[in-house]
Amino acid sequence: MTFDNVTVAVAKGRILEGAETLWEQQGLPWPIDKESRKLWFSPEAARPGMLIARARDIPTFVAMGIADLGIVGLDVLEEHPNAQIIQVADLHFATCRVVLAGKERQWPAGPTRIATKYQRIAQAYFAVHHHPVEIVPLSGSLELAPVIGLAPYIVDIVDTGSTLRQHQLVEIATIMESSARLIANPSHWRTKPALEQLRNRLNP
Ligand code: PRT
Ligand code: MG
Repeated sequence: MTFDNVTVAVAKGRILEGAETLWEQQGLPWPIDKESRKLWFSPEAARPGMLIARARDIPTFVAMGIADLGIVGLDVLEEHPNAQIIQVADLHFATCRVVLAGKERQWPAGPTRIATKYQRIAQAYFAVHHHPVEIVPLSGSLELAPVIGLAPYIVDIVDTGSTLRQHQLVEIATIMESSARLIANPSHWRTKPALEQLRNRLNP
């Protein structure tokens, strides 16, 4: 098996850390040396090439065929849908939940504000529940919103729950569960058998 025509786009941060563990478990040489600030590593026979990018850009690289495969959270795929990619495996790491949280464990009584960086997921969730909301888009530090009075509720990622607890917030409902997904460029998936072989190694 040779990986010298395979490139994987990986989301920086937690997903990249999880990918490193997976590579080690499968005996695939990890291309990135710790000090390096390089964002692209060319493929070699023993290991696929790697491209590191912001999570929401991973589907774009894969859709455009710049990378054959990508690794990104399901939360990102749901928030930034891309019809030109296919999901080929659940990699079962970076598991977390997208939740509705607030100061009390109580569903909003009437129309309310929701601070979130998951505008699409939140909008769809409240539409299903026929509950009118005003979405306040934020790109980070969501836990601050209820504390400083920007919005009484947030829709955010939770793993252990310790960040919510630190801000005296509680979970009200789980909106979706997420984990790292392997995505593929559909035409590359059909024409490059090495992709399925790599998938089978990453998702035994
Ligand atoms: O660019 P951006 O800031 O959006 O992302 P990033 O590059 O900083 O990546 P990173 O490392 O934040 O993780 C991105 C992906 O990891 C998400 O899209 C999820 O699929 C997944 N993931 C899994 C998580 C968490 N667990 C998680 N706990 N992403 C974020 N968190 C945050 C959470 O929002 C909270 O603020 O970590 C904090 C700690 O969580 P607790 O509940 O364990 O305290
Ligand atoms: Mg982050």
